[in-house]
Amino acid sequence: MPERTLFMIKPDAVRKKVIGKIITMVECDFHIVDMKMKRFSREEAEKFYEVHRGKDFFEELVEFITSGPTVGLLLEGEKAVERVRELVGSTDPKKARPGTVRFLYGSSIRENAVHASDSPASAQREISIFFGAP
Ligand code: 3AN
Repeated sequence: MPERTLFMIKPDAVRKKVIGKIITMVECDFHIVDMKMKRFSREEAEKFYEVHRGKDFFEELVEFITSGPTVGLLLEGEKAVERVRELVGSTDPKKARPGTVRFLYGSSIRENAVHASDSPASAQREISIFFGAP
């Protein structure tokens, strides 16, 4: 059964002007159900990254994600959550597998080009924060 996930191009990749290249990497394997450019407010960013609240990098993460526009894609496909995470690569671009989005376009653990939901439950929550409740 097809599954949905949130794939998000972060402000560093938007600044690098690689939106098109990144979309091309997912477009061939997944159905793009919805797509939007959005700049997070502080309140939305804190809600989006709620699970990281209290961690030492929380504040810099919120500052970074609100530092410029992001592009969100609602992707659909078989095992989309797991397959998009594979395509994204490790959190640290230096450890990411060659050919993954973070290997190609990430700069650091913080500025790692893209986000992808880590479970179907996170996907549902993140899709409603990004696109609004259906
Ligand atoms: P992933 O996005 O690979 O699932 P998470 O969920 O562990 O990674 O972390 C969420 C986001 O928080 C990462 N994408 C990254 O931007 C940021 N992050 C994680 N660890 C650090 C860290 N040590 N320092 C700065 N930012 C971090």
